[in-house]
Amino acid sequence: MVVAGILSYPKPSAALSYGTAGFRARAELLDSTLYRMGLLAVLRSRSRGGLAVGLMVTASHNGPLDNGIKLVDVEGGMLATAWEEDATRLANAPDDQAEHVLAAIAARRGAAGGDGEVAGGAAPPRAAVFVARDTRTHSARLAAIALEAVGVLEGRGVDMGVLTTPQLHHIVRHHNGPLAAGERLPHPPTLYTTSSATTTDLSLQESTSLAHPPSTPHREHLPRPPTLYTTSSATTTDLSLQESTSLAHPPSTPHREHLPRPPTLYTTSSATTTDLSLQESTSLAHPPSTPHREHLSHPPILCTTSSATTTDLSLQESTSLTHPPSTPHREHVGPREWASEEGYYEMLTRAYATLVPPAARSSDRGPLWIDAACGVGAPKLLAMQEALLALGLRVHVANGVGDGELNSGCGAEHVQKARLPPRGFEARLAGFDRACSLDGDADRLVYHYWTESNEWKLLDGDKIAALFSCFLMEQLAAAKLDKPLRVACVQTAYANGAAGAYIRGLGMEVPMAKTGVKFLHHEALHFDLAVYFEANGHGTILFSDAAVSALLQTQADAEAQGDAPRAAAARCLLATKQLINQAVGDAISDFLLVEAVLCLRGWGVSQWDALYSDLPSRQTKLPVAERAAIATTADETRVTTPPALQPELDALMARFARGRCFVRPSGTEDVVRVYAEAATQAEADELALLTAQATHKLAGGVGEMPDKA
Ligand code: G16
Repeated sequence: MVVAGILSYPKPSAALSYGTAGFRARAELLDSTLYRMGLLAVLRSRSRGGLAVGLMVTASHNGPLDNGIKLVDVEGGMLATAWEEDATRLANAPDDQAEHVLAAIAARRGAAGGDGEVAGGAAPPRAAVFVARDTRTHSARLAAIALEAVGVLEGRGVDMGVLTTPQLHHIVRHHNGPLAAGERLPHPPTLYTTSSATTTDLSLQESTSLAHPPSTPHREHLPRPPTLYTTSSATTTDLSLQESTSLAHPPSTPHREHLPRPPTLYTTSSATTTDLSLQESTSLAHPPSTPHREHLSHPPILCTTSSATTTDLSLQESTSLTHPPSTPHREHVGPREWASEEGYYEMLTRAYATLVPPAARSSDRGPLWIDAACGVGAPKLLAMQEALLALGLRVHVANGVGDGELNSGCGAEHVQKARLPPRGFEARLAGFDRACSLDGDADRLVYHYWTESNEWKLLDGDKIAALFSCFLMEQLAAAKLDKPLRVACVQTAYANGAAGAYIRGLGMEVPMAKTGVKFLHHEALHFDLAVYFEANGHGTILFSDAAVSALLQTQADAEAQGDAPRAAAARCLLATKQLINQAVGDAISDFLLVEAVLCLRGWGVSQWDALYSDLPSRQTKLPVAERAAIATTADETRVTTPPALQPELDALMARFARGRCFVRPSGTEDVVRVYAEAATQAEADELALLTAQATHKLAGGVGEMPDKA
């Protein structure tokens, strides 16, 4: 079966690599990669005891003819680096060797099937792969190929339908729950028997059962069907069963355990799916008329552990938490009910409601104009629109699906790289004082606005990082934690020099990372609390377990002492943690935090912009014969190959006041990227042009020598 599948999707001659953010190529080249990555995703899930992994079909900021794959690891973050090499090797293996490569990976990673073969028998544990896609015309077909491959290895393929990339990360993170981070857990962490109940749903396990893992975690001890599980105080259902009542055409036997094996392919009118409960169509076709409004003013969901009552991951109402959890990371993922698209909206709107209480909501605040890049962000924003309105946040969604070409003349990549307003916002629009742009899969965000004097201004990822940084530092000062946290803002070589200087001035460390959010995320994990942002608008804020525990303790202490401002600051930071995506950069959660901070400060966008003045800069890209011919230092600020190039760039920089330039091969497009900054815009443009020309000359530029920046 595996061989037949591999042969039915022959590999193209082009080399493919797991680059800055997964695979990217012309869509017609990707059938074999989708199939093989479906297989690999099964191995990854098996290697982590059957925890779910995600496979997102998207090419994010690329044009509409491209597509790609982003793999989501079990913690909800990006695929572990070690597996990227396996992914590249498998994607490029000749057709007649791919099964052998797959088997070698399975053996090395402890992910073989039941009889030791890749596809052998009922492999314990059964893999789970959640497959989602963006709105590109070819994405549904490619997603079906990945699901087919998952089924061939007897994994549980779940068609999540159309989602933003960060939504898929969120769902994987919350589905797997704290167990994904629990390296102390026995592997494979399949099925445990607790004193009170038998359960397969690992994310529902309580700390007591984890502290005392059963000696015989055998699957065959389970009663069937194990659909409803009980924890000490609540009855919960399996994720895959949660939404079945809302289905237009629910499967006749919706219970996962009743499905025939090998699993799970159902055909709907428009797509091949597995677990219908996770389809997005109901929420898209019928966005909730009053989505979650009734919950918004309520206290957050209460989760119980065996030893203490705690709030959900926001922990914002943690007055009841007198005993912070001793193993706090378990508490920080949030309830499993949030492991769905609806749960995502609920988590965000609740966090926003806590962060911006009614008294802080101003009725005369104008609406936010949102450019959705003609991509998946548009329907998802529309699904939230009414709930946001109930919270005093008016949004107007423009450049939706079908309104024009994806990422073309609109979207975060266009706006930030070309330094131009998006289609529809070329002039000041009556009633809109601020706007933002998402990219094609809604993981990037930049803001922009027209000044009173009709000047268009961009607030890129650096400006967002600066806003978040000053907000965090202000709240931390008010919270007066017993022990200071180590706080940082991670940037890349693209960060504007003025941004780094401003953030350092706040008292934060500013470490540098290589381009690619996976590298920034990794660096951010070294700190208690870390903002990370790329200038292109890709980023988030990470709160460590230590930070959340300290904030919980502070809130409890301050409330006991009647210190309302201190308690409020701790609560505010905990709500921030709930609002800002802990798995990956997320344009929707990022814009909600921007709006919350502006609202709390009573600021307009121009006051935010005035935090510091950007050093003028210019970015361009250059086609070369072989982009791999250019190598750089780890921080990408200097070229190491070809050796003659860096001395030339050094000489160019020396000619300009505050001049800085660098080039690096893109990991998502077949180009070399060029960056320059200098004291004036004209000089930055000139330096960018000279840099591109030097690169063209010394690194195999293709076509005409560039003649303008
Ligand atoms: C991806 C990565 C980003 C990166 C960008 C450009 O963004 O997730 O971290 O900055 O590509 O990378 P490169 O300069 O190597 O082409 P996205 O939004 O396309 O997924």
